[in-house]
Amino acid sequence: MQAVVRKLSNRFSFKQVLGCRMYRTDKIVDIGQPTPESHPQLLKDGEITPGITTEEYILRRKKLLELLPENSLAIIASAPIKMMTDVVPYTFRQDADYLYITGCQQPGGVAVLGHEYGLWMFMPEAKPHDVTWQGQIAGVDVALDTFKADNAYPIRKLHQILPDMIRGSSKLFHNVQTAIPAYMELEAFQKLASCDKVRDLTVYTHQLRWIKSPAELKLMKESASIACQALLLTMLHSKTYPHERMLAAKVEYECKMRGAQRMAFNPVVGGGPNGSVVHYSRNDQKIKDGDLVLMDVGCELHGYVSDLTRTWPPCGSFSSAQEELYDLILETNKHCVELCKPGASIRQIHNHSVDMLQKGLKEIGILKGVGSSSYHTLNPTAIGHYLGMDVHDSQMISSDCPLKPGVVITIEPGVYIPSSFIGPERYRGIGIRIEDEVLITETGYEVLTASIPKEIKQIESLLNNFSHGMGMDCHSDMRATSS
Ligand SMILES: [Mn+2]
Repeated sequence: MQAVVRKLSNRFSFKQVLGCRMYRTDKIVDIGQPTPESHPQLLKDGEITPGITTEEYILRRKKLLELLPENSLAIIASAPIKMMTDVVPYTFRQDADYLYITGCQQPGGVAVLGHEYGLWMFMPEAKPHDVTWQGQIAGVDVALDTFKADNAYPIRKLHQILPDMIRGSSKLFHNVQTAIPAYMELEAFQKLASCDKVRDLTVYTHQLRWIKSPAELKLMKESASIACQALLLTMLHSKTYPHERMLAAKVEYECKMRGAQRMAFNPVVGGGPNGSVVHYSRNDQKIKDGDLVLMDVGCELHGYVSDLTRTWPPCGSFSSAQEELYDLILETNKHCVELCKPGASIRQIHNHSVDMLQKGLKEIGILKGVGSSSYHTLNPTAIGHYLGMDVHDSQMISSDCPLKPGVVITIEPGVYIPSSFIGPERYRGIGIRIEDEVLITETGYEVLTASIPKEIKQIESLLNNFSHGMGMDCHSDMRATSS
């Protein structure tokens, strides 16, 4: 098929035949990742990755060089391929720092930045066998033409070229997460390492990534919107299919149908007491009638992730014990969101949440006193974290750091009462978390996940009215046969 098309296009221009430029596919070069030419549905002209322009990538490198001390060199290797079995790789995910700096989405490369060099990229070389089996990859030409590297070499030249670059520098910074022997075993690297002159580059990259640009915020909002829509549909679906794995499958399907490349993490779908396991991911249980389900989900859109949690009763109504706890978590969530503004810190907001939850749990009769050590058992989590290209983004930035406009954080109060909890029986085995994404703005905050309801009345109304409107009889039959 492909050969026939090529032959035809040599004889007639498709433009002439079809009168439409988009059919002229013969001249589009495959560089191993989407480009405005190959994927006009994903990228606009001038973008290296969807939503992020060449200028923005160049500006990121400029800012990184401004942060790098004089006469130092930064080395960032791409993420490695991880294997699931001896021949089956896990889906590849690029290292966020490497992607942030280069825009390159493939494994096998090393990027080097220095004040006198700009960006030099060492690129993998495509062997005919690899191209046959895995398709095209980006090489030296693509590094220069698309990623706008100042210089590029095949990776096999790294051991000849990099040592001189290192020898000319007094300090090295590298991406510790993706460090590889190819450069770490170089004598020049070892020499600087032995004098304690090698440091983790993330102290600088995380500073840059912490504050999102308008283009990044657009992607963050889209990613959040996709996750909200997907979770809302899953919520509605849960009444008919109250099974953890089905809800996990549903949310993933809905995210990917809306353009997400993958989930940001394995969805947490905890029915009943499984909701009390903070990072529960077995998702293999049926949800009992009357139990809550806690779903913590997020997806990734062109490198930017979302992260939100809702807890609801698939049967359509909260019990009084569930409602008491839910109200406390919801009030804490709303109060903490209100505290989000420039100058506040995650630590301060966390401390407020602990005060509120301890007081509330004491009033309900679950905790004996404020400051009780059992509090930590019932809520071992922090109120939130930074969010961006990684789920726990910019980890080098302390939670004491005053928030600034352009930073995105999560607010996720919760309570996790194990079935074995010694306390009032009616609360045992209840796990609740309500997580929103909050963008810090000049004047305060914007909730990026506001489109998915969290009020009890809204949730109950949605679940009950939806089921009446959908002709549930046939679905009920399916549920009966699968149970
Ligand atoms: Mn989170």
